Amino acid sequence: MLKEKIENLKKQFLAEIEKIKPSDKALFELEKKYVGRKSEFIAILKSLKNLTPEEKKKIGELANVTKNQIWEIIKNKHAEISESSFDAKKEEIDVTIPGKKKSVGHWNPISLVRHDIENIFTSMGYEIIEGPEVETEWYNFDALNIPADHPARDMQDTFWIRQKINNKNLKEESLSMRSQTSAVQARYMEKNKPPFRIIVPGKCFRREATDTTHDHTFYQFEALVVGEKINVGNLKFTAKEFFSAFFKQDVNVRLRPSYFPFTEPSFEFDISCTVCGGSGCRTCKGGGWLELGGAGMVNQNVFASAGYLRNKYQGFAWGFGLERLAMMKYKIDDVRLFHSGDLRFVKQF
Ligand code: FA5
Repeated sequence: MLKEKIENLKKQFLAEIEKIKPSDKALFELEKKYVGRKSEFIAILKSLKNLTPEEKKKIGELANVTKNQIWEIIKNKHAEISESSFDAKKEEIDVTIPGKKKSVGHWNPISLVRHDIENIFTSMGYEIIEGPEVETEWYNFDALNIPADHPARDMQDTFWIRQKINNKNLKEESLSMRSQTSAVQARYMEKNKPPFRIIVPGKCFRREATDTTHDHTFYQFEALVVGEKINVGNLKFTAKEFFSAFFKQDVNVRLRPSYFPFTEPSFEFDISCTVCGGSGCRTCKGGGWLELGGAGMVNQNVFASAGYLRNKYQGFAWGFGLERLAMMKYKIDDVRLFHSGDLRFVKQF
């Protein structure tokens, strides 16, 4: 009886599939009806367990063969439908339709300038080094020959950080947002022996009353070159080469005596005005020179903090403001614009 039922089901299936319209939906319905989970066919297969072992073998085989045949026919029909439904006209692509414009992000002027600086220095054989933005008091001040009672600390008031110890007790730790990239000097020297030349670009923070040339967050890039015979001439030459490449014009460099606890001698660093070439204009307030940052020969106390023997090495260092360079390159008149998040400003680059 089951044998006949299976054969009838097959006949019925063949008759129905002959008649169906070439649509996937109708075929899925048929598939569900004959071999789906709740189909009559599957019910037959489940009922095989009530038969004698001999019958089970015979009917089981017939049931399986028939079920596979049905599957095969359904599969072929699916292929037939998808082939016949391909309509070359519908698939045609009109290549003349204008594309949809995707808005692509772009670099902030600070990143553009940083990229330029890194390219120039790597081409001169320098390594690019980074340091932490949250720094210990030791690296930001003490190792740079600025002990706690030194007046130079007041010139760089920064943000101190309270650190949670053991997740319970709030304890004042001597951590701060670094106020200068010079903090990386001793960090790097502790782990590396001269000769070396590095630049350290990165963010710095100071507790400033902000104005057009001072922000609480800004970028500096430090240069540090140490060897046995490094001198001020090397500092001046390297700076002249760098600024001429950066501004794509011949730039002159001027060093004026200054004071930083971590350099001896120390200089304020000027370059000839990139707008008037040094003859005097509004940008340089008539003087022909633009002030860029601090520089000097590394103080032997800093070498000692990093574990070097005193007077074994000489080195030069400088710290320039990145925004300052970007302002000069792109004629920007307020440093606070860089971090303002104002799209009208950043979209111009
Ligand atoms: C320093 O920070 C020294 N560490 C520089 C140095 C390095 C001297 C190595 C000797 C050897 P100063 O505080 O002058 O120096 O800062 C250097 C430059 O950083 C400034 O000329 C300016 O371009 C930039 N700068 C400093 N403070 C700010 C600020 N609040 N906003 C924007 N730029 C700043």
